[in-house]
Amino acid sequence: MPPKAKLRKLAIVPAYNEAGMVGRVVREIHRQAPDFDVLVVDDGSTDATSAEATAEGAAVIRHPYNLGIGGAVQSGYKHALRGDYHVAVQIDGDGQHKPEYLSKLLKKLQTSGDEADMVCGSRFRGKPGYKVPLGRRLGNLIFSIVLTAITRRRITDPTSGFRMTNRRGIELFARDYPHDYPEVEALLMLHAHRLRIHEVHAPMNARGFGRSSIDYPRSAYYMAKVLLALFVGLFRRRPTAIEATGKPETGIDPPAAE
Ligand SMILES: Nc1nc2c(ncn2[C@@H]2O[C@H](COP(=O)(O)OP(=O)(O)OP(=O)(O)O)[C@@H](O)[C@H]2O)c(=O)[nH]1
Ligand SMILES: [Mg+2]
Repeated sequence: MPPKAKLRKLAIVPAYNEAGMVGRVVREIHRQAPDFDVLVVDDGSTDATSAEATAEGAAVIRHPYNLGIGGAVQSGYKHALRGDYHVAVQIDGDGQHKPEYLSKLLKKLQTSGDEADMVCGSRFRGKPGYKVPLGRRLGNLIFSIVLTAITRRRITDPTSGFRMTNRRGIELFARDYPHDYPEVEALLMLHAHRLRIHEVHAPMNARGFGRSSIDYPRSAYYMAKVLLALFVGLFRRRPTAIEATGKPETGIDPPAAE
């Protein structure tokens, strides 16, 4: 990875009807992490999400239809790929993620050398910062056990959408990204492509405004869909170390794009 001063960094903010909060999120990212460009992906909102984001100086991609969170995040990664960004971070438009933790994620990504291609902010490596609903905790725990067993790395918050990746992650996700409830599957994809996942503790806020995409009927669908996808994913061919990295058994950053 190039030295810190030369890194091009992008914050990808997926937002669906988040007019009440997205402006504040963009403002806070600019304040806490001024060296990050901010891209809001407005996924077919019917409110003033785009206008609020633009007013705060964010770049905005606007989908003509609602594609769902996976499509929104993938648009962000495509933008990062085309824009030659070295680092991209996902940060929700509902205000749940705290931009003051961006520097912690970046530090981990930079100082881990080959050991980290993605750094996830985990609520559960310490105090979560808010009262996480029981159903959410339970679902998270099940995914955590399954993913930890598959990847052999301790993953405590696989449903966290607060995650930062390097150029290798950007290249992978710009080309392929899971659709709905994508966070857990995206981690399996990284593992399948021999990219390495780390976590740091990052407390979060309760959703401050707007409507959650995960209500009770949907959480049953969420569990069934993601567990099935994990199971099917296990049987997909895993690229060999050389196919994945161009080098035997080490995860090395590609040469810096200068
Ligand atoms: N682009 C897009 N974004 C969405 C969609 N649904 C949700 N989002 C955004 O994705 C982010 C995460 O969605 P949430 O519904 O908050 O999901 P969550 O944070 O896992 O769930 P909660 O803890 O209940 O808030 C938010 O910024 C939403 O605006 C969607 O259909 N399209
Ligand atoms: Mg949320």
